[in-house]
Amino acid sequence: MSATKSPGQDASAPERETHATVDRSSRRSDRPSPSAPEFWRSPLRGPWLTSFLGTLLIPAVAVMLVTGFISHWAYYPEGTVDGRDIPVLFHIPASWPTWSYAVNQGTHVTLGLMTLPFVLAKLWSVMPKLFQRPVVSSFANALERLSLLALVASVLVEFATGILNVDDYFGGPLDFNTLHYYGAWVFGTLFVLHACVKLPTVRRAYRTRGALKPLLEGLPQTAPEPPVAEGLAPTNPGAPTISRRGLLAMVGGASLTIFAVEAGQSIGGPFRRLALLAPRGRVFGTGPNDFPVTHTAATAQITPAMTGPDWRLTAVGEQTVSLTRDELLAMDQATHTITITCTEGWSTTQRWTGVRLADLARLVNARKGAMLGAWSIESDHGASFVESQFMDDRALLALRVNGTDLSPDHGYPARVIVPNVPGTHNTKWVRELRFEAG
Ligand SMILES: Nc1nc2c(c(=O)[nH]1)N[C@H]1C(S)=C(S)[C@@H](COP(=O)(O)O)O[C@H]1N2
Ligand SMILES: [Mo]
Repeated sequence: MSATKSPGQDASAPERETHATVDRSSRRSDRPSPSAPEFWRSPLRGPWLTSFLGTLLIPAVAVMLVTGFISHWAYYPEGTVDGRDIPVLFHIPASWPTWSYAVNQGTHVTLGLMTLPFVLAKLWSVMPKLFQRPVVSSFANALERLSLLALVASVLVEFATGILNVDDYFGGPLDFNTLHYYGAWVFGTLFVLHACVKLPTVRRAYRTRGALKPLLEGLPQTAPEPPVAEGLAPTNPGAPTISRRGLLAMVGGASLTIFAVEAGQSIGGPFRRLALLAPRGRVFGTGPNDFPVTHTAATAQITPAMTGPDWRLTAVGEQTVSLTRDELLAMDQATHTITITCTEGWSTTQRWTGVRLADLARLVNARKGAMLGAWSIESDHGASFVESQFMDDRALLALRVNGTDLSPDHGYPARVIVPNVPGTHNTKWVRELRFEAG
């Protein structure tokens, strides 16, 4: 590499440059490449740290899988997605306390975000493996490395899709539910497999080092683990700049910080103000309608003409009826405090008043075992409910909230409110309710 000579340099300068270049390049060739074990010098890396981080991830992943599947079943209680059958073991009954789905979803999203620093730390702890040469050493080794590649890829897909969904990114050709659901099967299966395969390594690490003993060591006592062939411990350790417990405290601190600036969106009330990181629920209404709006009437292209005196609710069962808003208001009204929980994590609890969906089902003579499809004026927006959901006493076609008419942003003239369903099913600006065979 030749240095550009700037004007005014004296004659000896190029020589000095040459020396400098030689020095630099010799230093460069001295430095091992990432595929050499000596490249990785952190004295903290080793079987104990990786085992400990992995152990912490087990309960977090277990809770995320369970809450994730419960959420998916709540989304598709009828057990079909685009004509395909999915196994639904359980869906949260509408009759359970109204915050049940909120607890499930708040846990899923909050714990997921809180787990990210631990996943990153775990990946950091095994980073040398990514550069290992030869890339594969045997058929068995090839299988193991491929499964690890899929494990890492799937965990990254789960976190990336989850976070993008919290940020309300999806809506294009990629479907969040499909990606996140099948990603969870791949990740969950490989995670369980990985935990089983690594169990002996983890046990050895805890037996030789003590499961918790390294946590008692401050910086002066922090020593590298003895290196073994193809192990994680460095062959050429540098001096520690942080203890293992310091590293874990840093990761845990990052996790708690995420909790502090995120959980408020799920817990609600005064805590919502603390939810600085929560991207949703930043648009509010006024007066009794002062609670979060994600999709406003304007973004949904709902015009006053669509929701004016010409608006009718069409309800279809064995009979079809068409009702004005005044006719709906003249029916028996029910008032219930019900939580809406967006799958993105945030929730809001309000007092809704309207016609029971069960009364509308009876009015149109809905068949036994029918499903309800609710359709919005907004094109393409709809949701379906199974009988136990729409026949629940608290399942409403809401016309009013907190003692006043729904605002345009909250779904005027009428919106569906059913307890313990994903928020997106609470269809706003309803035009049609179809009680049809499932
Ligand atoms: N027609 C229609 N209904 C809708 C939506 C929508 O975009 N259009 N958003 C849904 C979503 S994702 C949620 S979480 C709830 C509450 O959203 P909001 O805050 O926009 O009212 O309403 C649901 N009902
Ligand atoms: Mo939502």
